Amino acid sequence: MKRIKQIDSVEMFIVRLPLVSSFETSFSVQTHREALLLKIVSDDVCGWGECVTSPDPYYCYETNATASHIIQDFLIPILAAMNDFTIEAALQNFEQIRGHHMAKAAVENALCDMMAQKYNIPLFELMGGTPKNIMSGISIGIQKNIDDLLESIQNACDKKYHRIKIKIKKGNDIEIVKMVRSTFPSIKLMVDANSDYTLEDMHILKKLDEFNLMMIEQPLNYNDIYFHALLQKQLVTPICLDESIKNLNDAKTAVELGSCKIINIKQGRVGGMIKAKDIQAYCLNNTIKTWSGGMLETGIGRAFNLHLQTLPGFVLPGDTSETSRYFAEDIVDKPVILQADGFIEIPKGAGIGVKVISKRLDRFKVFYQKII
Ligand code: OSB
Ligand code: MG
Repeated sequence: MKRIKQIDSVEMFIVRLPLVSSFETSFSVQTHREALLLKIVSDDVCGWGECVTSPDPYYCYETNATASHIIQDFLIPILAAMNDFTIEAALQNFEQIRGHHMAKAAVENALCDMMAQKYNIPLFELMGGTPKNIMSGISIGIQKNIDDLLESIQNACDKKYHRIKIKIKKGNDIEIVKMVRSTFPSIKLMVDANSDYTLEDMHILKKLDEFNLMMIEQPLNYNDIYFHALLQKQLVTPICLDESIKNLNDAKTAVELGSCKIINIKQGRVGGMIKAKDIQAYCLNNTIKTWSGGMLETGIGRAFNLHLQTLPGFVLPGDTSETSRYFAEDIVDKPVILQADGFIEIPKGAGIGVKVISKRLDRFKVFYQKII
C-alpha cells in the first residue's frame, strides 16, 4: 500500500476563467468557470486538485463557499492529524462528514496526484487503469436559435467528436431534437435535461423515443431515483443518471430499482477517483454502461477525468472535450487536443501529467488562502 508520511502544506485558490462561449442549461447560464483549486504538499511532493463546485447551488447544493468551508474546517484538520496513512484511510475518516462529495473529491484528487508523483508513475497506473487513447464527447448548451445549434453540431462533427450531447429544457425539446435528427441522421446523439421534467411530462419524454437517442440524461428531479424507475419502464431510450448518483449506494439503488441503464460518473461529484472506480466496477459487474461526465473543469480537473477513463467500465464516450472549446487560456500545460480520429491522449508524465502555469494562476486568481 502506498502511504503518505504527513501533510506539509495546503493552499486554496479560486480562479475565474472566461468561457469561450456561455454555457446554458435548464438550470443556469454560465459565462465563466470559477474553480476552487487545492495545492497540497506532502512528503515534499506537490499535488493539485480541482473542486467541481461553482459559485451557485443550481446543479447541486454544494458551492465554492460550502466546499471551502468543509475543506478548511473539517477535511484538512482530519488530514493534518494523520501520520503514515493511505488515501483510503483518509477517505474512511472523511466518512463522518455527511455528503459534500465535491469538497472531498478535491482533497482526494490532490492526494492522488501527489501520491502518483511520489512513486513517479502516471495517475492511471496508480488507479490500475490501462493506458489508451480516450474517446471524446461534447456537451452543447442551449443555443439562441436552431441555426446556431446546427452550426455547433456541424463544427463538432468536423472535429470528429465521438458523440454529441445537447441540452434540453421544457418547451425547448421535441422540435429541436427533431430538427437536429433530421439534419444529422446518423450522429451519436443524446440529450441532457438536468432535471427539468416530472412524470407529468411523460407524453413529452415518450416522444423522444422517436429519435434514436443514445440516452436521456437526468430527466427528473436531481434527487430522485424511484420515479426514474417508473419512467424507464415507459421508455425505450435508456435513461442515464447524473445528478441523482452521489455515491455507490445511490448507484446500487438505481440499478436495483431499474432507474437507468447508464450512469454518468463524474469523479468530482462522487467523492473522487477511488469512489468513482468503485462505482465503475459495480456497474461493470451489473452490465450498466458508464461514461465520464464533466463540469467545465479547467485542465486540472479534465486531466483527472482523462486518467479515470482508462478503467474498463468507461465504455461510452464522455463529456471530455478539447481545451479550446472551453477556454482561450487554461491554467495548465498541455492543453487537451483532439487527434484526427477524435481521440485524446492521456497526459504524459507522473501524476496527472499537466503542469500549472503559475503566471496564469496569478492572473486569473480571485481568491487565495493558505490553510496550513
Ligand atoms: O449536466 O453534465 C452536466 C456542465 C456543468 C454542470 C453540469 C453538466 C455540465 C455539462 C458539461 O454538461 C460537461 C463538460 O463539458 O464539462
Ligand atoms: Mg448532466
